[in-house]
Parts: sequence; structure tokens; C-alpha cells
Amino acid sequence: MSASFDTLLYETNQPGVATVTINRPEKLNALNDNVLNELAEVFKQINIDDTVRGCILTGTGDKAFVAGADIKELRELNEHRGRMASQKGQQIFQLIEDTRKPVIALVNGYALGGGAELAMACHLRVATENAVFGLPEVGLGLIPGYGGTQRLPRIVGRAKALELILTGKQLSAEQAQQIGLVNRVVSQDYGWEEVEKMMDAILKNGPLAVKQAMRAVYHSDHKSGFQIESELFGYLCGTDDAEEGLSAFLEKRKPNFKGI
Ligand code: CO8
Repeated sequence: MSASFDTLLYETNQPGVATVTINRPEKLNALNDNVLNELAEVFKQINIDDTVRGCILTGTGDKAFVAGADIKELRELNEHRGRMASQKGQQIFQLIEDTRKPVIALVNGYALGGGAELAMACHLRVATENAVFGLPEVGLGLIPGYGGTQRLPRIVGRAKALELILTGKQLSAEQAQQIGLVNRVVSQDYGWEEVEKMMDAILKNGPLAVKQAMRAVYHSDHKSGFQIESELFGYLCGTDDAEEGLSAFLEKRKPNFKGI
């Protein structure tokens, strides 16, 4: 594939392995509409490109994988636009999850909100020691809206998922590994080596078997919960609490929620 993007870097350094790097370091790689559109485009192309057998997804710099959805854009959402934005993001993340070539997230820093949700839409996760995971949406008066309420319980179980979603607390890379949210933790210098080793270990196997194994493993998932997530995300976008939570972040102050 020959592709050029505004917010992504696309490379194929290892034969057969595409590397997609989200490249908005000045905003800690936050997912604005442009990034989401380009992620959709690149994964559509990866899906149809027979020369690509696997993909590594990461973020530019050593501070963030992705620090979430772009909070500036979230503040523009009302109930209807919130629901639509959630559905759009869910579809793009589903496209990533439905890729029948292994997608490994190299989580090299903050993976918060939509960033944690993006990592969860990948099939496997390697974290560097400085990675931080969290779903801080409730602190902004919202809930995860890119599939996080559905994928997190599937990955770590309902009790742990509820704890993380309801408290919004952050986990270190090691804590994330302890609950099964990441497959492996390595020092910052070895992130690439580890992720390439994992990819090699997969790609040396029968390509048809790898593809069908992925299909079989994901077959048990139910899809209706995603629709409920979007409805509720949209509802919250129309509330005073979301307006207050998002404004408070951008104005660098603590939110004063009223429950309306
Ligand atoms: N969106 C927009 N801008 C961001 C974001 C973000 N998520 N995160 C960081 N930035 C910006 C900052 O505003 C800042 O910009 P500027 O220099 O112009 O002020 C720049 O990136 C650097 O950030 P900080 O100065 O804050 O860096 P720190 O090292 O002090 O802090 C943190 C790093 C702790 C990661 C901090 O930036 C932070 O808390 N970020 C927000 C994290 C967050 O709450 N993420 C969740 C967002 S909500 C979400 O993802 C919902 C997903 C579902 C959406 C569904 C439908 C749309």
C-alpha cells in the first residue's frame, strides 16, 4: 500500500507487517475526527492488501499511546451528535477488531478513555513500563463511548471492568497486566522488539489457521450492548454534567457536577 495521511504514519519495515502510528504528539495523540477517519481508511486498506499479514498500532512519542477522544470536539456534541459520534467511533473500532490479520497495540504511554478503548479493539496489547491505562469518562460526566463498556468486561471480567469504569482510576502497566488487560509489559527500550517477536511467533503459523482462530475466538461476542452504549453516551452529551466536566478539563479546573 502506498498511502499518506495527515495524522497517521504508515510504514512496512518488517516484511508483511504494517505499522500505523497515530501522530498528533502535541495533543498526546488524542483522537479527533481526522484521526478517526484516517484510521478507518488505513484499516480498510490493510484489510484488502494481501501483502499485509499483521499490523502494529502505536502512538508517536514516549508519553502517550492515545490520551483519549479529543475533548475539545466532545464539548461540541449534543444528544444527537453524541450518539452519532459514538456509533461512528464504534464502527471504526469494530473494523479494527474485525481485521482478520493480528493487530497488536504497542501501548507506549497514556492510554486513557478512547485510547484505552482503541487498545482494547486491537487483538493483543504489549505495554511499555510507562503505560497508564484508565477510563476517566465518568469524571467528565460521560461514559466510554467507543465500545469500552462492552470490550473491557469481555477482557477483564465484569467486576474489574465496573471498578475501572465507575472510579475512572488509572492503572500502571504492571497492574493492567495483572488483570489481563495487557499481554506483556516490557521496558521502554524493548517495546518494538517485543511486539515484533510476538508478531513473528504468530505469522510463522498457518495463515488460514490464524485467520479462522481469530474468527472463532471473537464469534461468542454479542453486539447489542454497543447500541445501548451509544444511546447512553448521546444522552449524557445533552446533560449539564457533561458540559461542566468537559469545560472543567479544558479550563484546567475541578468539575462541579449537579447531577442534571
Ligand atoms: N483531548 C484533547 N486534548 C488533549 C487530550 C484529549 N483527550 N489529552 C491531552 N490533551 C492536550 C492538552 O489539552 C494539552 O494541550 P495544550 O498544550 O494545548 O494545553 C496537551 O494535550 C498536553 O496535555 P497536558 O498538558 O494535559 O499534559 P500532562 O502531561 O500535564 O497530562 C494527561 C497528561 C494526564 C494525559 C492529561 O493530558 C489528561 O488528563 N488528558 C485527558 C485524558 C482524558 O480524560 N481522556 C479521556 C477523554 S474522554 C474520551 O476519550 C471519551 C471516549 C469516547 C468518545 C465517544 C464518542 C465521541
